[in-house]
Amino acid sequence: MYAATRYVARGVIMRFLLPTVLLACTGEADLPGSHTGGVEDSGALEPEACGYTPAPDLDAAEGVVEVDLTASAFPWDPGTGVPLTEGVAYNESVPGPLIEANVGDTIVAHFRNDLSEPLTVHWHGIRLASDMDGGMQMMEPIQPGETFDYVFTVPDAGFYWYHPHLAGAKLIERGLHGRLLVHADDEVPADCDLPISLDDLLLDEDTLQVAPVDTDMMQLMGRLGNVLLANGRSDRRVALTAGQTVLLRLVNPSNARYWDVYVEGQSLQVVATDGGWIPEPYAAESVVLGPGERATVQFTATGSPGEEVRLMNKRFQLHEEGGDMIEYDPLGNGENPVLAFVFGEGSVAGTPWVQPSVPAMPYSGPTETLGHHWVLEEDMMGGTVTIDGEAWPNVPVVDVAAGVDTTFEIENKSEMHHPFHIHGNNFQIVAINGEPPATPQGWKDTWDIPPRSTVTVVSDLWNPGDWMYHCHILEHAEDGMMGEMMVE
Ligand SMILES: [Cu+2]
Repeated sequence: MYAATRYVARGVIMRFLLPTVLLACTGEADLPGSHTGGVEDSGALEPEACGYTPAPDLDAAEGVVEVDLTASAFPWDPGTGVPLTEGVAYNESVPGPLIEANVGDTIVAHFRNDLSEPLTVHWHGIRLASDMDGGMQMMEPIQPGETFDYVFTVPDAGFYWYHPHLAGAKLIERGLHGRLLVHADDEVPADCDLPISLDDLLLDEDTLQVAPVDTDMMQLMGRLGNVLLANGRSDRRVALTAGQTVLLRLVNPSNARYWDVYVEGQSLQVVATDGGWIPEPYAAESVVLGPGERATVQFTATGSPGEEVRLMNKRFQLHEEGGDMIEYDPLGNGENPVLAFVFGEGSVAGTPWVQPSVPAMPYSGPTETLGHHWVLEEDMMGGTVTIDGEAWPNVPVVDVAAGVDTTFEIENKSEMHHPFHIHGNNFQIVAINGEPPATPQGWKDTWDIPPRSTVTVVSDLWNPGDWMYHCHILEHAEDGMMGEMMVE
């Protein structure tokens, strides 16, 4: 029976995945479970209602959100019809449960490690106490079969995510990541509020299983996938009605892929970044998200009954112009569909979008206090990545004073982009190569450092603690592009 099921499933894949893999080299790749075919021939999923289902709150009290969170092996299906035998997940769901809270709530997450290796949970972007942050220097890893209660307050409305901070390159790729959504007090719900994890997966073309990291180059450049996933599947379709106000809350849990996304025929407005709602929303043709980054975009759905409009990903060039790594991406130079919106009958007068109010961003440029000037380097020949000439754990610790407006410069001397993530505090980008950024800014915890560029950021260092910082290309973090900052 099992074999027969597999055989049938495999037939579906032969029809839909193989064109993907074969066409990938030409830049005209289509995804498994193609969005372009009709329902009968594509085998695509039925359109889902737009929205999300939060994790059940086990505590009825106001102001406390209590959840169970178990990491275990879980053979999930990325949309190929073939479950990943090495798949892992939180609560047998990819992405893991969406934890929903209001600003100021206390989160209680009863974590259980049912995997065979030690784990921590890092709450990416949350300004919490550093002994709850899941960084490796501040807590003992949770051993297989053991439990730990993460308890922390969420001080900022925004869209966050969580993931392991040990063996992240392997485990996040295989499905171990989830979202944490913190609402502002004055948020007016959109008609369609859709959190989307934009992930990629590198599958072996023959087995459709997670491909091993079998080359030094893949380790050095970061692992780019050949299948694009929206919320863990390559074939999602979401129902829309013309006129609806749509909010897409985007997070990038990919190991190394920078996404550059837009929705066909829709006018996007960026309304939030990593640390929540921004003071000045702005129109954008597409939105770039490096690994670890989030952005929320809003649009009023425009389309006719039966029409499909797709969330598309454009190729982002990870290396500087003229670099010889252009062909490294298995998806090539083309644009690829990620998810399809399917318009139903009729239209509605949508709920008008109201931007939640937030204070203006405080900084107009660098402050007097320079906390540190970091230098990121990558030695292609030697196969190493470093910060300030060293690899974790030998990168010198940065010591800065809490509560002081402090400027940091990150200089990237390498030929490729690096997404720089600092735990525990929020930052405002004030300059890129000495020039003010081109778009209005919001709070960030992860941001791009372009090749041969210097990015200047400022933080009030509101949150004292012992914090990790690192490149969020997970292979780079594990190869040592990571350090520690003491804020005291
Ligand atoms: Cu990097």
